[in-house]
Parts: sequence; C-alpha cells; structure tokens
Amino acid sequence: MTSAPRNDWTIAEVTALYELPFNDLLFQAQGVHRKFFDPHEVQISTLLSIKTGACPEDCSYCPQSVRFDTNVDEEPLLDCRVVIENAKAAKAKGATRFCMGAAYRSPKPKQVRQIAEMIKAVNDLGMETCATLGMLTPEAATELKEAGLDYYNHNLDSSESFYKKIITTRTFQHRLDTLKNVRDVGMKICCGGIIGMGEEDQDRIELLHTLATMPEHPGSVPINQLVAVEGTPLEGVAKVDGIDFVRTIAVARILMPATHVRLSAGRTEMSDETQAMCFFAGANSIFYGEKLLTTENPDADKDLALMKRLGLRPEAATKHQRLEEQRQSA
Ligand code: SAM
Ligand code: DTB
Ligand code: SF4
Repeated sequence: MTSAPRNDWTIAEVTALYELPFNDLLFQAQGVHRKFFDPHEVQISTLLSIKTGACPEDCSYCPQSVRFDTNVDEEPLLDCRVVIENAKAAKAKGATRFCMGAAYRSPKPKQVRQIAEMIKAVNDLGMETCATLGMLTPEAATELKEAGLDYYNHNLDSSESFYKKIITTRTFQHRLDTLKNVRDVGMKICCGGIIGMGEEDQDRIELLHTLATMPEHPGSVPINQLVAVEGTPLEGVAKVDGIDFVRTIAVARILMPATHVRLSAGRTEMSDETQAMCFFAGANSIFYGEKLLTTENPDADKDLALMKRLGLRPEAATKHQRLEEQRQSA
C-alpha cells in the first residue's frame, strides 16, 4: 500500500536519510519513486526569461543582479506576442509546462497585469503555466491565480542560516511570506534550492526539511546545481561533488514522494552518467531547451538522445492539456 506523504519529518530523520550508505539511499528512493510515479516518465518544462537583468537584489549566485559585472544583456519586459511565439515553439518541441522568469525583486501592479495577459495566452495553448517574478503581495497572487497561473516558482535556495550569507537584500522569512500568499490563493508551489554554493551538508538537510514540512509539499521541487557565472561573488566556488548532488535528490524523493523533483540548472556540466543517477534517485522533471534564463542548458536533441538511451519518455499530457486539445479539435 502507498503511504500518504508526511509533513512531520524531523531534522533527525532527514539527517539519517542523508547519511545512509549511498546504495541503501538509492534503493529506498527508487522504491518510493515507483510507488508514486511511472519510473520511465519525465515532466518537461521550458524556461523563458521575460524580463532580464538589472535586478536590484544581491543574490550572490545570480548573473542578473545589477550589482555584479556579468555579461548579461538587459531586456525589459517582453511583448506578449514574443512570449506566445516562444511558448508555441516550446510546445512543438515537446514541453508541457512553460515557465516565465523575471528579474524583479517584486513585480509592480502594472507588470502583474501585463504578465497576467501572457499567462492567459499561454494557457490558451494548452500548456501548464509557471511564473517566477520575485516577491508577491496577496493581491498580485490573486491576480495571477485568476489569470490561470498553475505554478508559482519561488525558491528557498538553502537553509535559513546560509541564506543570510548569500543574500542581504531580503530574508528567508520574506520568501516564506510569499509562499504563504501563493498557497493562500490556491496556486501550486514550485520551490527548491541550489546545491554547490559552498554550503554544508547541514544546510542541505535543513533546506530539505523546510520543504518537506510545509503545510503541503510543493508540487515541484527544482534542485539546481550552481552555475558559477563569471562576475558573480560565487564564480570561484568549488564544484559540488556529484555523489552529494545525487544524494540530495534521493532524500528529496523520499521526503516528498508525490512531488515532481526537477533536475534543474547545472546539467551542461554534468555527465550523462550523473544525470542517469539523478533519474534513478527519483528526479522526474527537467528544464528542456537550449537556454535556462541567461545561461546554457543542454541541446534538446542531446536530451532526447539521453532519454532514449535511458528508456525515459516525456510525461503524458496533463488533464489540463488533454481538455484543451479536445476543445481545439471540437
Ligand atoms: N527574481 C526572482 C526570484 O529570485 O525569485 C525570479 C528569478 S530567479 C533567477 C529564480 C531562481 O533561479 C533563483 O531563486 C535561484 O534558485 C535560481 N538561480 C539563479 N541563478 C542561478 C545560478 N547561477 N545557478 C543556479 N540557480 C540559479
Ligand atoms: C529554478 O529553480 N531554476 C531556474 C528556474 N527555477 C527559474 C532558473 C535557473 C537559472 C540559472 C541561471 C540563469 O540561467 O540565469
Ligand atoms: Fe534578482 Fe532573482 Fe537574480 Fe536574485 S535571483 S538577483 S531576485 S533575478
């Protein structure tokens, strides 16, 4: 029998999982994965940066902060037509979810209105929609929900104590407040973090514990490997150990068994074998398409080839999408 997801994990339990011998951890994670998901399916999301660079925040990992001298071309909020063209292209290549990212601390009401139009248009294509726009007020969350936004991405990035070391312009509590505003309007949450910023195992354990003890587990948990971008304060940080990265994915899978765990940024620097191990550990979602927000992602053809070698296939269209396709063919 499949036991229901738990929200009462203790730090001691999360630590015990994180410290399991690797093969025991992977065996357990794969067992949990098979109870909740088809182990051959991968959910496919495509990202588009709808407003790029010139962000007032000082997140040490981010090439889009105005405070760091990086090679990012600033771009104001895109025209709705450009967004629709990109969404159509992503759908044609096999993506089922379209994620729109904007380098804001918090979007202004006029920007929320413009983005709500984009969300409606992408919904009309029959794709799932996700947006990541920074902090949201309850009013902004309501407007996005009413436009039909399926997921809001807002990452906790790390433990509360490590958070203070990488970002000074907002607090961990600010992040939790926005997540509450999103949850309160009934929108699904996409929330995860970054591995490889110089954090300790304890920080990863605390991040996973916070995610797994939310009132409801996030629908999606992106686990990013830091993309160390030249010009950011984290450009020279030591690369994370691949085994530890896989370990983090496996613990996320066991703690949040019904959640899509996304193998997110950093895949261009991962071997096919490390990625294969992440899928075995329970990752069942990827960002797909040549670009993340400002940095590179593997070529779609390369990903399709890897999926074929591993016997993986894109997750079947969601109910939302099937309904839309029926509507369009009627
Ligand atoms: N400005 C909004 C915010 O910060 O909430 C949304 C966009 S922001 C780029 C989305 C997420 O991308 C961040 O929370 C972080 O987890 C991830 N991210 C940004 N730069 C990254 C990098 N260099 N490597 C890995 N992940 C990164
Ligand atoms: C997430 O967790 N990772 C994505 C998405 N959510 C918005 C962003 C990764 C950004 C990597 C750096 C860049 O391309 O600018
Ligand atoms: Fe701005 Fe988001 Fe980048 Fe932080 S992560 S600097 S808030 S775009």
